[in-house]
Amino acid sequence: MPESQKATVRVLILIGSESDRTVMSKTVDTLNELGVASRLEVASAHRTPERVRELVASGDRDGVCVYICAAGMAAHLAGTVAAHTTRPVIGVPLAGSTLFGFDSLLSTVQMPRGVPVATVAIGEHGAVNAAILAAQILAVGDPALAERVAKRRAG
Ligand code: RP5
Repeated sequence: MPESQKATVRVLILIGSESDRTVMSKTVDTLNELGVASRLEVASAHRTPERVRELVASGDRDGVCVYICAAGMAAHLAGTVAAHTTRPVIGVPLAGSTLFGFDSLLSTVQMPRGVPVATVAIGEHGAVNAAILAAQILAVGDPALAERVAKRRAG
């Protein structure tokens, strides 16, 4: 697709591993339903920290408004992204370990004061809610999107 026809990506979704893709496809689907342009990238806070930093730098430069970050186990992805941007960061803790996501919930939600991550529910419910929350943030300045979000939430 030519550069000029690409919709500006307003939500950048980062997942810690390819194994997180299935559940996070719910985020992509929900944003598509709401007409919000997004892109999903695999980048790990532990395995590819430099790639995370570069994706946030280019996201901020290219007009990303909200970051959604999903990871399991010692889930530091959302916190790492929040360290590199002042744009809103939503964290989705994922299950799959022997602790069923309780580990990733605490790793994502317990950010120190000054560097917030808005943390949603573990797994699929969180994946959908992250998309709706991102759309709600964007809808503050976009009445047509606000209407689509209201409709989605009603039914
Ligand atoms: C986290 O560890 C990922 O986000 C994933 O949820 C979990 C397991 O990763 P893989 O071993 O499947 O790559 O970093």
